[in-house]
Amino acid sequence: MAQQNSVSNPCILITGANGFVGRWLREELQNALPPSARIISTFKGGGNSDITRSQRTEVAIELDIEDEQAVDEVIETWRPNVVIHLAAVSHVLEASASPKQTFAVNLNGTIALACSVRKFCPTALFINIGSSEVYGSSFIGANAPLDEETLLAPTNVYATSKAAADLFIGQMAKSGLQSVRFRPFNHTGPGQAENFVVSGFAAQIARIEKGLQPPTIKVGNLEARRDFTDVRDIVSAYVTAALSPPERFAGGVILNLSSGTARRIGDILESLLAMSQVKIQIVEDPARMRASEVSYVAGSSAKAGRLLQWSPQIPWETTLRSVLDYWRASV
Ligand code: A2R
Ligand code: GDD
Repeated sequence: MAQQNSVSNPCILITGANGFVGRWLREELQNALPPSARIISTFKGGGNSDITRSQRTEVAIELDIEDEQAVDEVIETWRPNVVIHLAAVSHVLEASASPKQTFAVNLNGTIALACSVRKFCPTALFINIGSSEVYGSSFIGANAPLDEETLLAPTNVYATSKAAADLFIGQMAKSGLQSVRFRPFNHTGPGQAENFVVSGFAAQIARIEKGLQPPTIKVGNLEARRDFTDVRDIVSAYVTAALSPPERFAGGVILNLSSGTARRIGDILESLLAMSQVKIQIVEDPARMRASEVSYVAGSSAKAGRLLQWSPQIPWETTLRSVLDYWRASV
């Protein structure tokens, strides 16, 4: 099995494959890969996987990345030549409620996976999915999109755990791990959970339209500005990296993925409301407010443009409409 894997005949292992991004990534990989390639989609289990189809090129495996021995077993068995590491506690408020659990998954899980890759398939490309949240308070006072040289200054548990994992992979890159550290800014699209802002607004509008919820929409901080990209554009960068010659990333590379535009959350809500005919009242929900958060976030992805010829392609209005339509079909 191990000898068959090569850059032209790749075996790509994904963690967190049943999450929001993982589902889009698998579809994009299925379209991009040659028939001889293999995707090893790993997911935490619990009986809720949608990875039920046994695709020609896809194998689905339960894997808890907190279990070091299980990680070793999977990596030793498959010896992938690319690992795309998505698995994480991904929600900022959930992470704050469980700091130890968040570090167990986001940091220790990343350490276990990277050490296993170094042990069993040391030439593999490790694609780490981090977060723009790592820049944290570096956004304060910024008046232009920030690049990858920006100081890491996380301001919450999620961001700190992602920064620690990002730094760990950076340190391993110095000792030979071939790696790309992506730092995606906010992304959304059909299928995202409702505890993220765009999905949360769209799901409520869809329920109100069907009379399943009173005509009142609950919101958090509408003054925050965030940099959004469609998830389909984000996964296209991951796929391009996965299919690139690993030498392109010699010494380790960091890449922001962003649109460069800071959108006010209140304006996003207005755009979604304008796509609906129903009259809706907006109500602040204290549970959706965050104790402290930076007010402006925007990133420069010029480096991803140079290295991967990547830039976002999907217009923001198209993204918003697709999320709303997804919820109209789901509620
Ligand atoms: O907890 P579950 O069953 O929903 O699974 C989540 C999975 N995950 C794990 N997988 C293996 N071992 C673990 N100990 C473990 N803990 C969590 O990671 C879920 O399927 C996946 C994350 O998916 P989402 O929460 O939908 O996040 P999304 O938006 O796909 O984010 C992908 C990456 C993450 O690294 C974010 O921090 C970054 O993009 O923004
Ligand atoms: N979730 C949510 N719900 N957020 C709201 C709401 C609401 O009703 N109202 C306003 N907001 C604001 C939040 O305060 C925040 O400023 C912004 O909307 C985006 O919140 P989320 O969608 O929850 O995303 P996030 O920015 O905390 O984190 C996401 O993006 C990161 C990359 O920048 C996640 O996908 C992370 O995993 C990812 O790393």
